[in-house]
Amino acid sequence: MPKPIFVLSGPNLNLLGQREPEIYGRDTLADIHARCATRAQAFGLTVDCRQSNHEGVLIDWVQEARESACALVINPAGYGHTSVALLDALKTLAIPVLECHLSNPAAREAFRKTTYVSLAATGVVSGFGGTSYELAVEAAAGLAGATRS
Ligand code: CA2
Repeated sequence: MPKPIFVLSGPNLNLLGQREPEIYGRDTLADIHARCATRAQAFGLTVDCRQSNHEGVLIDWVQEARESACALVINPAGYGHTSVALLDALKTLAIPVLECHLSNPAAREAFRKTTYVSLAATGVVSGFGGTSYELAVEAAAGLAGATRS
């Protein structure tokens, strides 16, 4: 049984679909997770999707991914712009790391242009709404060596 792709989401993303739909879209995180599962299934893989508002919890999950995941997709949300600790955890991973964002932070406020997580990412997908997660899962599956079944 192949290991799953971990799909982690950071603070406030549990509120998706309820506020600021003009920036983040109308999909809920549950909708996006379901679409990630379908994408992974096409590669014979599964996803393990989790969300936390807590930096330490996200770091614990990144550490868990060292042994338990074949790849990691992460939308670090606000922590991407602030958390050296999350970057340090991600740098310990030997598996592919795909950073994703619903919006395109580079086209927004200046403080969103620096994303520490990008320093540990194999690649970044931004600006496609919930589809950013799906594209990241697809890239992660390919980088993990899976082929479309
Ligand atoms: O575009 C993204 O995915 C972001 O990671 C979202 C973060 C933001 O700080 C990053 O710069 C870009 C914010 C997530 C906030 O989530 C909300 C969800 C629903 C309503 C309001 C906020």
